[in-house]
Amino acid sequence: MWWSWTASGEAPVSVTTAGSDFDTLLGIYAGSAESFAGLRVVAANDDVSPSDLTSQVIFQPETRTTYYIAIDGYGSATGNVRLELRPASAAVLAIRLKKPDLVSLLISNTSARPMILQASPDLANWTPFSTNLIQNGPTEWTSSVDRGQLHRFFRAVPAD
Ligand SMILES: [Ca+2]
Repeated sequence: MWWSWTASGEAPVSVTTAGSDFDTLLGIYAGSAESFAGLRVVAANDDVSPSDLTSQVIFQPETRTTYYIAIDGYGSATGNVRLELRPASAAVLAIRLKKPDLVSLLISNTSARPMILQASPDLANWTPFSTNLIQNGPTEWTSSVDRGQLHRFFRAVPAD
């Protein structure tokens, strides 16, 4: 199933299939809708967590760009879809691959609390990526990608 949505601004948005009654796959695409080959993946997710098989992505749109939202069933699973698109709140991390070996991390802190950015190789052990406090508003970092590293996760957490 496909939906289209045109961004009116650049505020990060959250797209979720929470509440759907089957194992969803979620993909956000942009580009020419005339053919599937003309589309590029903006963001995609299978499972929110090992125990939550619905999907969620957070991405930062470009103004007046149309995005195509695809929902599919994992392994041809079918069911009732619930799709929610809303402004992402609090701290939002948008990650973009700028080059094959460089990612851009854009943090939009919409809360009044300062945040810090942490990185993890395994979602279990977190270390500060930067000790700089992220104040209200957008902040951007870049991080080089170690090709020997399979995964690297980032999160923004309140500093206190
Ligand atoms: Ca899933």
